[in-house]
Amino acid sequence: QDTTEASAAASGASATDTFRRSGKLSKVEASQERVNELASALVGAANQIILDKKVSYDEFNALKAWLIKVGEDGEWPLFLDVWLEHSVEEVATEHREGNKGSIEGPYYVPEAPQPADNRTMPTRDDEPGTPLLFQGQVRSTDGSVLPDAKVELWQADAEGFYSQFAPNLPEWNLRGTFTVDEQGNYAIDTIQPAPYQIPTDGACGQLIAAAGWHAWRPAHLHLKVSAPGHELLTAQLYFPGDEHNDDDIASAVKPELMLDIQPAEGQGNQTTYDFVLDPE
Ligand code: MBD
Ligand code: FE
Repeated sequence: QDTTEASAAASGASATDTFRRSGKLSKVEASQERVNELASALVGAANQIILDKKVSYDEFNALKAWLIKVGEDGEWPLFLDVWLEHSVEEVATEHREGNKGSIEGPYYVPEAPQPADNRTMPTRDDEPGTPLLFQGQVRSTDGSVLPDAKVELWQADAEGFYSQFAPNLPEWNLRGTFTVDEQGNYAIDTIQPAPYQIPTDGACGQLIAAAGWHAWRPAHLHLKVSAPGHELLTAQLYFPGDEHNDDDIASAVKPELMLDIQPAEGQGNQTTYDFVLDPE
């Protein structure tokens, strides 16, 4: 893959565009009371930081320039999903008895095609990476299987790039929608993703470098698991031994999301992960 053209601004523009087209905004309802409550708390917290930390005019101007650059680079989706979404996800799923899941992040694209064999993730002919058979069952919290469930899987390739957010990849590379069988089982042939480094040449990367942080997320699979009458589960699954499982820049790793990776009978590895959905 020619990654020489991969840039923060290009992937940021794609993420911004994807968010605008997602339909998420049409669901927003905010009363004046709630806007007042949240906006007052946010502005109040920021003012308190300025007073507590004795923020100077130079620092205030650096912040102003940086916020302008976040917008110019299209990195608001990246910034918000990396540093804040995990708390939103925690609030949204704390009532669940089944899987709580993890954050969606900026790189989900809805309606990925279902492969003809309902099993093989779309890859390039020479797709690099360790083959992975990823399988499991989808059930409801009462233990009944969900034969009408759907599993959407999206992931980075073995170099850490997502199709539609990095150049020179087929549109639906490593993105697919799969249905389960009558027993609620799914089986997907894919490859293991690489750890993901968020773009270092944009505003988020500038912040990371200036603060002495690192830009890495551990390797992960992204999923949306849905079934009629059940809450949509958005999840990520992780690989044991990844050096960033304990210091994910996006704070999105949970112990229950760790895969059990075993050698496959043929090539590569296999893993089994069951999903439990909460009724609506
Ligand atoms: C990713 O791949 C991701 O999953 C998140 C949450 C943020 C940035 C890049
Ligand atoms: Fe990701």
